[in-house]
Amino acid sequence: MPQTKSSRPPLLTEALLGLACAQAIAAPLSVTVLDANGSPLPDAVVSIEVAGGKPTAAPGTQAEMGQRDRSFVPTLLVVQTGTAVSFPNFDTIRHHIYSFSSTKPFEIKLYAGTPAAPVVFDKAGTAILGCNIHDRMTAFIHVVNTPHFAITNKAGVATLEVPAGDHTVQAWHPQMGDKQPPQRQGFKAQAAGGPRVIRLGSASKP
Ligand SMILES: [Cu+2]
Repeated sequence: MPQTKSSRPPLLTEALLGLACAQAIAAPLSVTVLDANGSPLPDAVVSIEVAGGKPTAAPGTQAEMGQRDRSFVPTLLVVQTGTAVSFPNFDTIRHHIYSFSSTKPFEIKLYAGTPAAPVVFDKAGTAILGCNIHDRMTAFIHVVNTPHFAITNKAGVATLEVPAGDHTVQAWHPQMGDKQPPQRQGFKAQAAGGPRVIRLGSASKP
């Protein structure tokens, strides 16, 4: 799996902010993530920290990372900091899952069904998951300090709704692994004003 770093090209992210609305409420934001060659990048996580937003999820926020047919489902899960993630095993065989990532080291030893206690992801970052029994099983849990996030589609586009204001957009891709933080850039989401382009990526240019 794409856990390696160094030689990977940096991501370039470009956000097109359009569809201005008349009132200072939610503005649809379309973000296109491009790789270093300018090609659209599917399966990238785009998250937006809005001005004055709460970084931590409301108590009781839950998500699920299942195991089915000896695979994690989904292979990429995005959650807000503070989310409790459960790990139900839908297979008839047992799994033994773990993460060594500093964002959330944990282990759930050989089990069937749903483990009693979910794992709370209390720090932003990325956890790479594995299974001790099935080497090929791997997945990512990407944790962000905002409820505003989306994964890019085949065209490399993610669509989010955010209120007008000064925000920070972040982009991360599984190729960046669990050591590299998302690329970030501030931008102003305006209630009106037409299309707008935001470009990220200078931080890690070779
Ligand atoms: Cu397994």
